[in-house]
Order: sequence, then C-alpha cells, then structure tokens
Amino acid sequence: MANDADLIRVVPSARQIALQRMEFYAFVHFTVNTFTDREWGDGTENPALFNPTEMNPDQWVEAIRAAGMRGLILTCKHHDGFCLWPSKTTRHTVAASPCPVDVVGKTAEACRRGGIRFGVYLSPWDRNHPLYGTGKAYDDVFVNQLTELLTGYGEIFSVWFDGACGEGPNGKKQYYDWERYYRVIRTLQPGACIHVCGPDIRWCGNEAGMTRPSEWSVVPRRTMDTEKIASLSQQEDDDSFRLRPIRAQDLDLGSRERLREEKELIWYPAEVNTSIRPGWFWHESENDQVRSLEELIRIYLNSVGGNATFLLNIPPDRRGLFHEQDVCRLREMGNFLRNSFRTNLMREAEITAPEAAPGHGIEHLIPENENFYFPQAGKLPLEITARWPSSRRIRFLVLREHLPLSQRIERFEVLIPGEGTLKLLYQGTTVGNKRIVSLDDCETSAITLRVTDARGVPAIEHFAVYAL
Ligand code: FUL
Repeated sequence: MANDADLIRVVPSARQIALQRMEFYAFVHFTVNTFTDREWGDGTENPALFNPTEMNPDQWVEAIRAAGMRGLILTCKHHDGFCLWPSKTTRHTVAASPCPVDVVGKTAEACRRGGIRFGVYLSPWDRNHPLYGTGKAYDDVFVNQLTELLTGYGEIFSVWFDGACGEGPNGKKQYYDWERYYRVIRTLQPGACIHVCGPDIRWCGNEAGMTRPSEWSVVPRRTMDTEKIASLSQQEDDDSFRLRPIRAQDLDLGSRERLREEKELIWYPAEVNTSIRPGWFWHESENDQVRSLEELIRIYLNSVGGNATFLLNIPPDRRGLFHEQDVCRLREMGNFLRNSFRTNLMREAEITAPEAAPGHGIEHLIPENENFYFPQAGKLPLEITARWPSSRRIRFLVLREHLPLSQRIERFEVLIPGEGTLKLLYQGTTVGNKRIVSLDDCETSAITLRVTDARGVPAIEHFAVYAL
C-alpha cells in the first residue's frame, strides 16, 4: 500500500530536472517525405529525391530561439530509413543525394552557435534496411547508428524513440532490444533523456496537444512499459497491449487513489508533442494551415503551465527552410511569452508568508540561502499573500515546486480581497515543475495563494505574479 511518504520518496534524476526546466523545445521533421509529400515513406525512395536547395539550419535555430524554445530534436532517421548523416551502416543516406551535406552535423553546429540544446530522433522501425527484422544483426546496425549519433555531434539532450514497429523490406518485423539501446545511450550520453519508448520522459498520450488537468510526475512503474509493450506486441500482430490497465491516454495516472495499490513507482514526467501544422512533415497544401497563435498559446499554458514539457514540431520545406508562415507564428509566440512573463509584481509587493520556521521537517533537504515557502511547523494550509499600495492588473500567476523533494501539492486556491472576506478566484490541483494560472484581467491590490492539501510538507520554490 503506497502512502504519502512512499509517493514523495520518488524524485527526479538530474537529467530529468534539466529537461523539465527546458519547458519548451522544437521537433524538426525532415527527410525524403518532404519531397514526396508523404508522412511515412516506404523505404523505396531514391536518395536523389532529397534535394533542399537553400538548406540553412541557422534559420531554423533563429526561429526556434525567437519563439522562446530551448532545444531542437531532429529526425535523423524516420521510418523510411533515410539517414540525414553519412552513416556507415547503410548507403541510404544524404551522401547518396544531390545534397551530400551532413544535415545532423550542420544542425548540431547551428544549435551550438545559437545556444540551444540538440537532440536526436532515431526511428527503430526501418523500412529500407535489408537487415531489419533479422534480430541481433539489425540491433547491431541500430546500435551503430546510435553510436554514430551519440559520439559525433557533441552533447545530446534527448534521444526520442517512438514505438512504431512495422514490416521491413523483407516483410519481417523486428523485436527491438530496448535494454541494449538504453545501455548504449547511458554510456555515451549520460545526460540525455530517453523519451517515449524509454525510461525518462513520458508521452502524454496524444499528438493533438491535449493535456490533463492534473498531471503527476510520480506514476506507476508499469507506465514506462506502455509504449514499449505496444511495439513488442505489434510484433506478434496481437493486441494484448490494449488490454493492459495502464495506457498513455489514461486521464488519471498519478492521484493518491490511483497509486495506492501500486508496488513500484517512478518519476516519469509528461511531454506534450504536436505539430505546428496538421502533418509532421512539410506539405505545400498545409501552408495555410499553420496553427493559430491562440491555439499555440492555449497548448503552451496547459502543457508548460500544467507540469509537462511542450515539444512543438516545425517542418522545413523543400528549400530546407522553415516556411515564412511558421517563422512568423514562432516570432508571435515568443513575443507573447516575453510580454506575458516580463513584469513580476512579487518584486514590488509586500509579502506575508509563514516564517520558514524549524519544524517543517525538511530543512535538511533544502539548499542553503534558497528562499522557499513552507507551511508553519509543517501544518497546512500554507498561505502566502502579496499586497501592493494600489491596485494592479494581473494576468498570470506562476508556481513551481522544489522538484528534488518530489511533487507534493494536491490542491491550492487563489484568492483576492472581496467584500469583507476573501473571494475565491481559482482552485487548482497539481503544480510540479510549473503551474500557470490564467487570471484574465484581474484588478486587485492583494492576492493570496493557499495550499490546502499536499503529500507531506510542500515546498514552493517559485511564486510569481505577472502584470497584464
Ligand atoms: C510517430 C511517427 O509515426 C510520426 O511520423 C512522427 O514522427 C511522430 C512524432 O511519432 O510515432
């Protein structure tokens, strides 16, 4: 039986904290599909098709930075098997194309120049490689590809594995040796998180940008196998994985009730991945279907502001550039974020909060000189009030828990002075890495945060209030 003490014993690794802190980063889907107008290539594509005429990863990085994103994950090889770097494992690479540049290398360099982190998507499903479906021989190929990517391009922050597992060119499916792949990654890039079919970052369960109202990072260990099992089960052509009690789409993965009977728990934070357009790859017909700024803002506030990270895909076009529409939307997004989170009114507020008095029981776990908020003597509610000499117009309230102490807050309220009493403005559940509360246009001279329920003693590391 898992109780609160068991739940908060589960804490993130350093690589997971670093990734969660990135909050918002880019996916870049680029391969022969860009030139064939398809979403999944079948592996028979002639490398001569890959012919970007003005390829410029610096342009991608500039647009990504302008949006406020902190990393880029490139599809180094998608299901069609075409490698964007001159891999020694196959002839089906950029080296055989009219654009024989190392796209992975150029992108990694551009990221470094632009000060953002670089990550790799490498599809285990390979519809071109003749050894796919032969067992260990293909695993050797795949491990060699991973090794090339993880040793030749500097520091890698993410290895993104999806679980798609279909037939290869010889009609066979492959049984992926995930544990072996993980060992290679841990050895070569110990700071990299392994996403989706991996132990570090969890797929949120859809590709539409949908989020959960209460996202927990402490979940049953079995959740980690959800995508992996799917890939292995497809191998057998059965659908037994569908009967498993845990699916990435489940609404509740981490409430106390959900975890009560679980024997093993893990820190496995969610990532929301979606594309700026309907497809993952560029299609001319979708140039006028770039998501609206309002939609992107909504997804950002619900994902980054709902204890998940946001991985947004922007596909280069046939020139090898982000299309003008997408670049414009990314700039608008960055402007919105910069304007929204610029003026933190806590800096000019008079703050009433409990003394960080001895007795909350976790003093020894808190870094020295950090200014955290704790409840007095460990007793809830924890109440923090900010006051200003005259009224302020507030748009967002932002909270963060101290993740090395796990995720603790279960329920909180935001209140402002009303007639005689405090007026309830908002009721929330989880906080975790970040909770952004939208207050529309709230005009007030004081605001109170009240944490009413938590797993053990909550520790708020960051509390900000942003002006309209
Ligand atoms: C999926 C793939 O099949 C899509 O093409 C895309 O790469 C997406 C991010 O992952 O599983």
